[in-house]
Amino acid sequence: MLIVYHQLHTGNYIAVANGACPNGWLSHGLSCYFYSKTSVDFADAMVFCKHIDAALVEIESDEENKFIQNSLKNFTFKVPPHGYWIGLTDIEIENEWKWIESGNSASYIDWNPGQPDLRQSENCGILWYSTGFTWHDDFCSDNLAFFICEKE
Ligand SMILES: [Ca+2]
Ligand SMILES: [Ca+2]
Repeated sequence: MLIVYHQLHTGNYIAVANGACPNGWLSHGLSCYFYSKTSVDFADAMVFCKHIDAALVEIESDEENKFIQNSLKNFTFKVPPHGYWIGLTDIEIENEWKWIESGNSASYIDWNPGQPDLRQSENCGILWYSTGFTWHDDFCSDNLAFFICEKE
């Protein structure tokens, strides 16, 4: 967390108003998206998104999912060690996957075949790099993941 916070205050991620979205964010539909370049665990990713007035991304449609996957595959962004956190978790009730910001159940899903697999111990959702950014469940304590924040 300290590292990303440091970057926030040293210019890399300073949000400057520029049309619909701050500088360095991607605009799509009614949302703005911020892609981190630093690895943190799920909890720190949540905190970081809050610091910039956003929340971990909530992927509500195939269209939004494709937009995000394509933007990552275009290598506009740094390749993450494991993947990118999204705001998906079943930490409250096992196998009830919810979006952490809205509290909505995940109606649209894009689990990779065989996922989620480690049901009791992997409670956080991630776009997994080595499977083309399909969704996996992962240990929330995995700190080798980047993350995506969204604000509307
Ligand atoms: Ca969304
Ligand atoms: Ca898994």
